Amino acid sequence: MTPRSIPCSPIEGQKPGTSGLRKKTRVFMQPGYLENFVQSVFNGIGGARGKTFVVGGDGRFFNAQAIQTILKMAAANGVARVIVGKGGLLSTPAASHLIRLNKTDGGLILSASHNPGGIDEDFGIKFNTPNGGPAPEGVTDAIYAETTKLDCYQALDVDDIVLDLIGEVTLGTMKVAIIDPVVDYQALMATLFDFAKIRALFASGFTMKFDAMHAVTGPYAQAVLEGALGAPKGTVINATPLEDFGGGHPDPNPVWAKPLMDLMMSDIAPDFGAASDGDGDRNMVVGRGVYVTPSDSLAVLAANAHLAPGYAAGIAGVARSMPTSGASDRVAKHLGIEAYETPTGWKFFGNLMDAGKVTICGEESAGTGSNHVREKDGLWAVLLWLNILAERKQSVADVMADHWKLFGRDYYSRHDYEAVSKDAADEVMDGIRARMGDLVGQQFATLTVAKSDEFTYLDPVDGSVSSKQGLRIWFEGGARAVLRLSGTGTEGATLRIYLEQYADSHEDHTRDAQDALSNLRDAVVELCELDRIIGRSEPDVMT
Ligand code: VG1
Ligand code: CO
Repeated sequence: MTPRSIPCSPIEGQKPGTSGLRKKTRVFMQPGYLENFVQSVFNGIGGARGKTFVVGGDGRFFNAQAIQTILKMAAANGVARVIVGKGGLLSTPAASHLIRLNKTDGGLILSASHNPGGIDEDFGIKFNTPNGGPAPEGVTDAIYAETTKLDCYQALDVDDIVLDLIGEVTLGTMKVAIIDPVVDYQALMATLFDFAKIRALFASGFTMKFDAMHAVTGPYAQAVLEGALGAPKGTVINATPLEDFGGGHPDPNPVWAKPLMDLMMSDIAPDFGAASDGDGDRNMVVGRGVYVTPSDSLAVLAANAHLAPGYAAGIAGVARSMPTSGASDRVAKHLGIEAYETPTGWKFFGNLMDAGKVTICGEESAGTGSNHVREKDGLWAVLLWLNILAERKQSVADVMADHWKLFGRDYYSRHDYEAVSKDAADEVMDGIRARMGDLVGQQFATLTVAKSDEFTYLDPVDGSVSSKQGLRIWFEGGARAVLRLSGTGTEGATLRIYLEQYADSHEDHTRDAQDALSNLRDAVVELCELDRIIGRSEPDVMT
């Protein structure tokens, strides 16, 4: 059981993206690949000796095997204690909570989130810091620097441990605590929401379907919704986490959660529908006959959070990622609190929450969360919605109609062009950059450019600067388009085009979103020369 130092060569291309390192599973399974990254994390944070970490993942293919490797490496690196979810399972928000609750030195979370799982699909790993949040750029830069110069890693030559039994075991001198993944998280939720009121709502006949998409939230949603809150059995569907998510795409949006969407738009729709992603940090919310965009959901949650006990004193501020619609800004203004705009990726919210500047954060990509943890939290958003519905005694459709009547509506959609060649994607972006200065006043389709820039973020807490965070084009009449390249994909490039058009409180709020955005879409397709550069103008996915 003596720790071994195993010689290795540095590995190229392990630069963490929007949310950690994501690659094809087979890439991660290459000998030494995962090891190179994990040892680089330990080195990059100044060594692991005597420290405590949380380790867990979303249960996808290779999850359990990767955890065994990490545990043996942690033991050999002198880690004192590791907290692991039973079976290797931890949702991302639950891992964030455990990191904070146990005052640990951080955690390793294994997930490729909303990307499919399996030997030919995707895998991922990220390091979260002691505040529970994804490592900020300074830390990921230090980790990345290690990956490019590593010449050996430490591992203990021992048998795998059994991850399926709750209790404490030792690996060399390291303690491994195997815990129930749900208990602490559920206790936290009970402090934030009025469980008695939500229980009464279900008891009164309120109906719901929660689609766990065969991913990690199944056990969490069953324990909380069907257990603590008394929702009927069967409220949670696709509740068993599977290594390949049942062959699906565990991405809670109208495209990948289509069966739930179809149900919600039918005449047998329950009162409320929701879904979560692979690692449980995203959410989709849909009422009978009405889909709530994530940008609108953030605004509604911010406007109504005070109805839940955990936020009864009001919220300090709201933050949204730049491509997210401006709906939450108007709520912040109405409440007299600060609104922040950050680059895409949850890691940028951490400083704002730690400094007490914001309570609620969100992204257009179906992520909402609060300062209860430092990750977005799918089930949390669903519970806050339930708490609000229980207090307002209204349908989702009526809540939305009231909200738009007061604040106006941001018609919003994201169009993704997937598996575009890296060169073509760069050509689209560079083409706009090159013309940036001349765009103002030019007409594309029926719209004229009013303003354009490339988003640079100055972190108001630590003063760090993040540049090239998305191209922004505003048109006369108030429409906005944002273009950026995905930082979570594993194949070619994904070009994301975010479209937004505000309709004020007196305008029509009942239009179809794609219809309301069609002029903007035509203008952007023409401006970007999509047909010429990537050979098509139809996106693969519209959310
Ligand atoms: C996407 C989303 C972003 C989100 C990130 C991680 O990034 O756009 O809003 O934070 O995924 O989500 P990108 O770079 O592909 O656009 V997930 O649920 O990891 O953790
Ligand atoms: Co996720």
